[in-house]
Amino acid sequence: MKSGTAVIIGRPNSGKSTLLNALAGQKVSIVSSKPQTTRHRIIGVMNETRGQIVFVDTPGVHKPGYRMNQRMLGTVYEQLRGVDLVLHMVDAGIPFGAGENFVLEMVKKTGAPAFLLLNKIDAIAKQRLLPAMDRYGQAGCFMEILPISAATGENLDLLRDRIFEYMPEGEPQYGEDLVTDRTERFLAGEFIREKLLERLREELPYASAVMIRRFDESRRTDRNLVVIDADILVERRSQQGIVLGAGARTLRDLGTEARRDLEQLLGCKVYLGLEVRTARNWRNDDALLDQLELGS
Ligand SMILES: Nc1nc2c(ncn2[C@@H]2O[C@H](COP(=O)(O)OP(=O)(O)OP(=O)(O)O)[C@@H](O)[C@H]2O)c(=O)[nH]1
Ligand SMILES: [Mg+2]
Repeated sequence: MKSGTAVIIGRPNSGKSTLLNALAGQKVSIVSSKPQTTRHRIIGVMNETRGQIVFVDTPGVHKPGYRMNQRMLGTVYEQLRGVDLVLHMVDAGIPFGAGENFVLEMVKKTGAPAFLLLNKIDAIAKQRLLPAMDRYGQAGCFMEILPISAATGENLDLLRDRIFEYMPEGEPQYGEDLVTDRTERFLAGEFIREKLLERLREELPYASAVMIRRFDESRRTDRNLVVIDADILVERRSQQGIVLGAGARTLRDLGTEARRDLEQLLGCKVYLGLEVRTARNWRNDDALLDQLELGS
């Protein structure tokens, strides 16, 4: 039996979380069209007759401006230690540049075998692939360079086969029914944040967070109900109004959408109470970042 860990790293928005969910066969990491969606390390476990692979999704690598972003980058570095395989993911439609080179250097320093995944091939002209494959080939540090589409699933079977080739023999790290090590409480906060990201623009996606205040399961067995109270944090009072929307309609619609997703996630009815709260400069507030389990 094979058993090992593969870490997915790359620039924000390259499709890392989409790939994690595809490989885990279930949504464990939130996805959005906005860069810097993922803020935590999220694992997704894949079990096959060939063995078990633990995939690790990480925050997109970017220049950190706030404490939060420093912690996010810290998380990426931490996950690269002692890993069996690094999956460096890039958006094939974006030309190579300084940001990508920074990730490349990180990959080289790990010393672990690495694959380069050219993602989103469903969205680009095929003739653009060859020059991109050439460019990354020059780096000389990749065992495989694979064009894939995390969204459509193209070439993911091939990717799985290649990954297993590089995994060591061993016993599984987790029980077979575990898909992620994150709690339902944590995932609930993330699912709410995903809805928030879809609706917000400009600085707001980055300036907001979700804090679960209450996750009450006491009526789960007899009434099939979980009660969740969550605060949506923003940095300034003026942002509170934007999240609420006219007549609090934005917040209400967001709550409805999030509740539907949470009911699917938890497999029961959900009462969701959402409030918007200002937490000044929270992205630099270590105590608050600790509460949000944001990095080290
Ligand atoms: N067309 C296309 N879009 C994709 C593909 N994979 C991901 N996307 C889209 O790209 C956007 C970013 O996807 P994510 O999976 O959130 O990217 P990420 O790398 O995890 O981003 P961060 O968490 O911000 O670092 C989303 O809008 C996805 O739907 C793909 O194979 N093809
Ligand atoms: Mg992500």
